[in-house]
Amino acid sequence: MSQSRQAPDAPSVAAQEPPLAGLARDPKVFSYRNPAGGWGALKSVGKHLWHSRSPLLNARSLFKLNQPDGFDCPGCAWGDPEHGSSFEFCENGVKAVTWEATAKRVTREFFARHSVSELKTWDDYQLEDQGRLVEPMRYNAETDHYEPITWEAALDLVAQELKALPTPDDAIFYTSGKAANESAYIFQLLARRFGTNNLPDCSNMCHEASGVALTAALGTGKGSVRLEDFERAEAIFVFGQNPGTNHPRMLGVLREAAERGATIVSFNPLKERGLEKFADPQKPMEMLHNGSHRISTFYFRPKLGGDMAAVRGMAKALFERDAAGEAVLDHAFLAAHTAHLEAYRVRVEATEWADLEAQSGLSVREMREAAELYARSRATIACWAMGITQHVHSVATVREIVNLLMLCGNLGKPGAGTSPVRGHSNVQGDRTMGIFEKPADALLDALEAYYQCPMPRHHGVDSVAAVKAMRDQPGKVFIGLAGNFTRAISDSGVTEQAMANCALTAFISTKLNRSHLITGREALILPCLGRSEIDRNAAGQAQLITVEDSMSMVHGSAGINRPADKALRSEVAILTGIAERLFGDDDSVAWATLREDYDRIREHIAAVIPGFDDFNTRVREPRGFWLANPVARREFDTASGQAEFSDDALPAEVMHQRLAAREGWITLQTMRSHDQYNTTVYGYDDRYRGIENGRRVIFLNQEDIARLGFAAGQWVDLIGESEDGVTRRADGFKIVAYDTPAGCAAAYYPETNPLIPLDHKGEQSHTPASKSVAVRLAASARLA
Ligand SMILES: Nc1nc2c(c(=O)[nH]1)N[C@H]1C(S)=C(S)[C@@H](COP(=O)(O)OP(=O)(O)OC[C@H]3O[C@@H](n4cnc5c(=O)[nH]c(N)nc54)[C@H](O)[C@@H]3O)O[C@H]1N2
Ligand SMILES: Nc1nc2c(c(=O)[nH]1)N[C@H]1C(S)=C(S)[C@@H](COP(=O)(O)OP(=O)(O)OC[C@H]3O[C@@H](n4cnc5c(=O)[nH]c(N)nc54)[C@H](O)[C@@H]3O)O[C@H]1N2
Ligand SMILES: [Mo]
Repeated sequence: MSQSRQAPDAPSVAAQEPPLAGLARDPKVFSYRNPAGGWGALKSVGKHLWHSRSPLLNARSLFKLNQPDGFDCPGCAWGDPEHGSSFEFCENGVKAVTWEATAKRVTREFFARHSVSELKTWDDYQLEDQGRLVEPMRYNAETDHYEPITWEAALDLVAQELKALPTPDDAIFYTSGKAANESAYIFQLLARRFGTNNLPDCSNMCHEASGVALTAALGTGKGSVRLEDFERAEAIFVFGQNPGTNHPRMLGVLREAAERGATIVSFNPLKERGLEKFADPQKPMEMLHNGSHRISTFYFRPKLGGDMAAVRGMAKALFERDAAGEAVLDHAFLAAHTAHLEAYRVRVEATEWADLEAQSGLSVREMREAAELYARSRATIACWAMGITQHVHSVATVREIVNLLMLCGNLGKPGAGTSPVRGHSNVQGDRTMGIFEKPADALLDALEAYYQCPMPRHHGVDSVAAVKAMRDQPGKVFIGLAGNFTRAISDSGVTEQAMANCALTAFISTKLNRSHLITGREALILPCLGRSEIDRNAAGQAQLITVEDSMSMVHGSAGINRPADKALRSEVAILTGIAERLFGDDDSVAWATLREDYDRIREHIAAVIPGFDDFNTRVREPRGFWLANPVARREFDTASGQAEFSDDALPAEVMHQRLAAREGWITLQTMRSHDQYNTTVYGYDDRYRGIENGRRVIFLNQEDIARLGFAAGQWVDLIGESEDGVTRRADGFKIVAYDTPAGCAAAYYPETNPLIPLDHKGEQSHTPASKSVAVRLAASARLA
């Protein structure tokens, strides 16, 4: 056992965490009255181009973004139109590109100047803002500095540490959704060839609940709609998502839908600017007149974790109307394509309106109104994101959304279906490539048949289980393909101690982040090419990579910029380099040949992964190809062969109900500001929410501020639950009075991750429940 558990009164594990620099800022609050997008977005683009110190290079990069001959935007996973050119303006896509194509570099001199202990006091913004990593570095515990190491020695060290492990299951292979299909395929092959399914990924912290719920209900874990369905939908419901910041290109689609008269309905405790009003920076006339379009025709504001109850309330209203003889349900669809409707109806009828109101925070009238909007539409899409998937009862909530869609036949017809809007640009593709700790036998069979070697059958660890394993059994090897695992996952204090227990931590990264600073006995930074850069093989030929978006479109991506440094290697080169050292030259996988020509990797993918026949030809078509989704044909690969209703009971109480009785406690959601990409912080502003020059703020309902005995503008420390003996706190947050439902607070992630116990996670999904965290506030020693 490691020393991760502490007595409640011991010094807090998180006390070491708050980055001093971020703490010193004094955030300002202002009132943002303009629509989302618009001039503010253009101004911000200019600022970020300039800050990258290579504005011209970056301006050129932007014109190749999401073009058939360019590279895939490293921002979100929203789809591209299949036809025509699509230079889609997206402020946050610009930030993602310029952040990668910066002229700044993190050199060996930088690491000589700054010890790791010193860098640990820097905040996330400062670390990444140093620029691109350029050469492999190894941590020297004696000097407390990272020092240069050759690629050969670095890869030797990884292989040596892996070979020294007692069992293959002592290795953990983490993937962030930035990784392209080719790297992801090689990574899972490396892990499995090594003998483990320990392939946790960022999906475990993200849309896992969607995958679990959709697979159980419909037989496939992916969304069923394509981009053109948004052109035909009569209603679009957006649950728990902030597209204005996180999927800005989706706003254009919503706005077009609104213009042609579709009903747009949002469910969000916060009034997100992007969902209310949007001015398109690509429509100059509109901007000149400062016009903007209302996006959400209707806006419901449930309490945190209240969506399952809200949707059930809608279903209850529909069943009541059906019982009264109104033609609101699609009985033909229900009879032909669904199973277990009666059990569901019984469950819904047994759920009391009073309980639905108490849990959802919506009134019966509002739930009936939402049901009416839904019933009126003949084709409805339901979109959702983290506001739905990061709760304890997220799987049940997603299933309830699917239940609702089924009631009116909104599956497998134009303009209707499920749309879990994914996060990372290739997170969906990574799963398709086999990045999954619980692989299906079919995948393992296919791998065994193709490579003629055995694959491990027992399941591996997901992200939370990986932390527990490292906490409880020191000496593991952790390899991160992209991402910032240590910072992204919950319970930062516990996680940092778990990572420090490792024999080796090695990260394949483009930018410096906190994961690099929490070192195992050995630690390596392995810097790689980014997506915007040209990836050449030994013969000088540029390689193509591929990605899959949220609508299951697979397409190519080719970098156009010169690599940030000639020492950088591609992800595939680094991974195959490790594999060669582990398995030798005459391995059944010819690793070196794969590195030399990614077409060969795609040949392997075509042979092993269903749906990729003729991959190399099809991916070269301008917009790629669609991985057909059987749900779109009303085919359901479930036990019954039908779309299955679930009849889960409502949770007895969700967090806001539990905390109502605990004096001084409040439910906190941890979310993204407009100036961040997950743990990558581009700046200290959150324009649409009216915050400037700081991230350590807590948004609270005015009445809660008074009830808790504080005042707006006051500094507080946030204290989390400690029933398991771990003290959890994050210090120094400024109170901002905000329009959020009573009992529901909000603050930015990752600064709030120290507050979330590892075990506070989704049932079945094991996703940290980062949208319903119990916290209490204490006056802070930090004075204004
Ligand atoms: N610019 C930018 N783009 C991104 C990212 C980024 O960080 N920056 N991250 C990418 C990734 S990996 C992901 S997963 C996505 C994330 O995209 P989002 O899911 O939009 O991300 P969050 O900021 O976590 O926003 C959660 C939203 O849900 C609402 N919410 C919280 N709890 C509840 C609830 O209980 N019920 C309801 N109805 N709403 C709730 C919040 O008020 C907020 O509007 O974006 C992707 N795109
Ligand atoms: N409290 C709380 N925690 C959360 C969430 C939340 O809403 N609240 N959201 C969760 C979600 S949805 C997600 S997806 C995770 C995100 O978790 P991750 O995906 O692990 O984190 P990122 O912040 O996206 O990773 C950023 C790092 O990726 C590296 N990188 C960037 N581009 C590339 C590339 O092209 N190649 C390589 N090799 N490296 C690259 C850079 O070094 C950068 O520092 O966080 C989760 N954590
Ligand atoms: Mo995500």
